[in-house]
Amino acid sequence: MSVQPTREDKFSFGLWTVGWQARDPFGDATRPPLDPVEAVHRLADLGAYGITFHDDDLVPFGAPAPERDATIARFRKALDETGLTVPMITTNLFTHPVFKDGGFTSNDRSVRRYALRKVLRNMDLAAELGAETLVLWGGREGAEYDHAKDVRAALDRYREGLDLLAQYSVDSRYGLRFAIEPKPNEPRGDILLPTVGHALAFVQSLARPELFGVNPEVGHEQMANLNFMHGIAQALWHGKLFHIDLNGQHGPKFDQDLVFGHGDLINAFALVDLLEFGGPGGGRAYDGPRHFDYKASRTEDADGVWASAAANMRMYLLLKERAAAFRADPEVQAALRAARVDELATPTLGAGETYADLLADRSAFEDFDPDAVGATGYGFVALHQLAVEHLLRAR
Ligand code: GLT
Ligand code: MN
Ligand code: MN
Repeated sequence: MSVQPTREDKFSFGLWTVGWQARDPFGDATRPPLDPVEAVHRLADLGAYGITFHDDDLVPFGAPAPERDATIARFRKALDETGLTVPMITTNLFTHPVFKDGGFTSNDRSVRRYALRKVLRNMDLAAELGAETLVLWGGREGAEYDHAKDVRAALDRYREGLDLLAQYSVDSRYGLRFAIEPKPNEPRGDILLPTVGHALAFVQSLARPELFGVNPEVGHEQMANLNFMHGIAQALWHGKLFHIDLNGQHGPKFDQDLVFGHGDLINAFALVDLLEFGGPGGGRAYDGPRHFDYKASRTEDADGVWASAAANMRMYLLLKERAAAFRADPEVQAALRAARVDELATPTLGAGETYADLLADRSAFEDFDPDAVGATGYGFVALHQLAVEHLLRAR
């Protein structure tokens, strides 16, 4: 298996990732601005297939219409030259001071109306560039003070806004799918829809739930001390994994946006195994973009930016190669059987069995020996040791 990225791997990057100038709350930028056209060419050369962006990453906020048109035309030319696609675009509802209390859920109604207009305009651009997915990261939708935000009213307004976007997409025949990106906190003290689970529940309250899914980010779930692979598995189970943000994070602290695999490597290994080999017949469980939402660290210069971009793809492919070896190892197969991982796929009741049948089954209760079964081990540690040994290339 090659660790040289190809278009078939479906790797994509946000313009804001490689283009981050590394300005943080404590320090100035350490890198000059990056021309989006250069980003297209560099990413294509590295083997990516897609580039994504916020409206304001490409065209600066408030730029006059002729400048906007010229910038988009120039960008489009670079896409045509390289064959790079735009699978997803997203809207910046967080940088400008007008959004300091959120976009869809600002207490100020005029801000909410403005935010909706900004997203609708961006949806026109998404359709123009052939994007399939619109990501909704509500980093400013939240609060620091419990009495400052009526959470139930905020969720009403969130729903009202998203229902409007869906209606616009349907009426305009844009065919967009919307992916909500959860995050527990930062920049707000508490963000609405803080985890994958909150977002999945919220989606069911929308007028067109079928058009909405999630865009989980590794670091965001891990900031909440959650198991990212588990979150992805549940999103897949609901048919709601519309997009994914891959990066690295060291547990609950500020959002680090490290290179994929540079945080919790073992969980990243399980994640790639799930995405690549967890589908029917051992194929892909998710076929969409493998999108890297990392930030080239503030310590890096321009060479470091491109080296770290390449590192994301290399990490993914190395983990994929390790997962394939893990799956193919007969000892792993035996350990999986010993741990009875496959037995969980067998329904608890027999075909057509009712509770009356279960109640009549003496082997299920009266003759069942819980002490004997309770004393039997599962062998999970031996299985995990094999996984780690494959990860370390010790096997
Ligand atoms: C922002 C955030 C990311 C989101 C982006 C999409 S913006 O950089 O930290 O996690 O994916 O709006
Ligand atoms: Mn992040
Ligand atoms: Mn993200």
